[in-house]
Amino acid sequence: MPKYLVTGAAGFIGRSIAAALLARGDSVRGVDSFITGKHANLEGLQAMEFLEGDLADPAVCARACAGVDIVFHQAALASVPRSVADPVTTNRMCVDATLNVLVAAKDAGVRRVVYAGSSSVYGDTPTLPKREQMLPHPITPYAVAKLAGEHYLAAFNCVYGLQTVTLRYFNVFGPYQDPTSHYSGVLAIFCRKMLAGQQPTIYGDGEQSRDFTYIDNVVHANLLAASAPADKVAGRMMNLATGSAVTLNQTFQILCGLTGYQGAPAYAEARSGDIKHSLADIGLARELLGYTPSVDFAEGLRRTVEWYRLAG
Ligand code: UD2
Repeated sequence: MPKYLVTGAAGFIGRSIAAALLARGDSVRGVDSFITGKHANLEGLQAMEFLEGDLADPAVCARACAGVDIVFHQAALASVPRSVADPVTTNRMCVDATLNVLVAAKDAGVRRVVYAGSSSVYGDTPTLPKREQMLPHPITPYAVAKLAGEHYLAAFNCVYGLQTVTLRYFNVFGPYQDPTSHYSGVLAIFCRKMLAGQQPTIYGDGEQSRDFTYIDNVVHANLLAASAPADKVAGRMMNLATGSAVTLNQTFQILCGLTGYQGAPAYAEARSGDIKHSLADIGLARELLGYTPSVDFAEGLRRTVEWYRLAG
């Protein structure tokens, strides 16, 4: 029986966690609906038991959780603008799916669920860096849905004793992130376009900033969250980031150097629901997990560009 379940295993973050578990010899089950996950992301993960299905269906969740000890719940419809365009689907794929996973995990006797939270729950409040004790202030359907998931985790810890840990991801990037959708993460889009000599578009004035977090740091923190003592982490939520921010304009300049792109970006109207500045305090993850980011932004971006260059 697999010890670990990764939901969203054909997605960027899920496949990266699954690969790390397999590399250390663990048995893993993955589940994905392929609504946004990609078959190509499963390459190299043949040792993983794979289940195709939608977590909005409780029967899929029950099959996925059977016999599992720890769940990494990464499946979601990850995009702010997509949630603005279609809040009902975001709710189904983030809130309904998370609740179904938690019910199935409880019923199957799963010990711990580690959940992919989002920095978007802090909203557009001016105080930086973002600390966990700040009141959440979601301003988009996506942020509301990710926050609802967090609250469900904490409640399941309280009333059913399921060990739950939320990691609030801050703009994760790296190899395998899908660059092809209008709803993709900005760095994936920019890498692909600029390597192909195409002009990227910056929404707004480009002075918005993000605490971009390289995927290896996220994988590492998930493994720590799975093994940390329950008395430290069960029912808890913490930021997962690098603790430094760059603007999109700065990022564009760095990418010009890495990709060889010459020319200016296009500028377009700011996106609805966009947050101006996002920067994390990572002290709590440091304290509870012993987490420190091992790959900084510059090195992560260099590795990411190389990966997209080779991936074509
Ligand atoms: C939010 C969350 C992030 C994660 C993500 C999931 C915040 C601060 N961050 O990311 O943690 O949950 O949602 O999707 O809420 N942009 C351009 N050109 C493009 C694409 C994007 O300028 O072609 C801009 C966009 O307007 C934004 C920035 O780049 O200002 C980052 O956008 P994103 O979609 O990569 O991620 P974001 O910050 O909405």
